[in-house]
Amino acid sequence: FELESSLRGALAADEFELYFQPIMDIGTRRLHAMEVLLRWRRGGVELITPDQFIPIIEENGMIVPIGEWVIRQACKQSMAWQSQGMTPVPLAVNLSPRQFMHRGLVESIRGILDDTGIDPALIEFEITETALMQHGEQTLEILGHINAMGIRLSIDDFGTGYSSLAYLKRFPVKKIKIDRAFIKDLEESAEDRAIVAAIIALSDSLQLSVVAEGVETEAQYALLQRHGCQFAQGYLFSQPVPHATAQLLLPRC
Ligand code: G
Ligand code: G
Ligand code: G
Ligand code: MN
Ligand code: NA
Repeated sequence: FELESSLRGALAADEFELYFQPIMDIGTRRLHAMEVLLRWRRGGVELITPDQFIPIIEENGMIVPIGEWVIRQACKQSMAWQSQGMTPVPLAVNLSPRQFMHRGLVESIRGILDDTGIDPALIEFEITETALMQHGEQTLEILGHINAMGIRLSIDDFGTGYSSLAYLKRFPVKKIKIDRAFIKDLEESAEDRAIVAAIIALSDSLQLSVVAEGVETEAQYALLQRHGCQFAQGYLFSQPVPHATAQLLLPRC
């Protein structure tokens, strides 16, 4: 309750910040994209991670304005980096189910693209597999609109839900993010290696890109490379970092 009441004024008090985590190209070991991760600087001091407040704001509906702020801020950050002479990489923003059920989502995204002038190819949305499965037809329609704007979509936490890649192919999705639960024991578990190899193989045949999440060791990286995984994200490369640190990773034009 205490958290909930201080959350109420947090947006107006400008207490939210974006952090960025690199997504690397496995073949070249270069930066491919960055995932945008929200942080709450409560009272301007204490840094609070999303697992402590996202469930609260999803429940009370504040995810809608806060989520819109995240998308707008990510677009503004990308444009600021570009105007400072940096070569932009796509920024991947998480969207929760509650944001999908809000009818104004598509319009608000359109407004943000217009206001900031960002190239839509520089924004991606991550939607969890479970969220997609919950609201089949309505979600399909909304994703169709977003896709038509030129924004790419990826499936987050893949492998934790009950869908199949064949079913996901109905959605205008370009990228699969393998949940870190399958990466954690990759070296020890022949079963996890088989699952990961199968996801990569089927994604290839469906022409979907694959990101392995939670990559923490060189051994995991080497295994993923051997299995033909294209992209990797995890503490091996970097934790999520604030914008001033993230921009040091961007190449200059
Ligand atoms: O780094 P980490 O603790 O930052 O993120 C935890 C989870 O919080 C992520 O898996 C993600 O699903 C969720 N999350 C982080 N930032 C956002 C955001 O801006 N919007 C939404 N909807 N979820 C987010
Ligand atoms: O949206 P998603 O649930 O994928 O959010 C990514 C979450 O995973 C964030 O909380 C981020 O801090 C966390 N994370 C990113 N890389 C690693 C990693 O290598 N190991 C672990 N344990 N967590 C990670
Ligand atoms: O560039 P060099 O090969 O010296 O890289 C040293 C380490 O830094 C390697 O382990 C590599 O994984 C990591 N690394 C290389 N390029 C990048 C990058 O652009 N961003 C981040 N975060 N890590 C990188
Ligand atoms: Mn994510
Ligand atoms: Na994930």
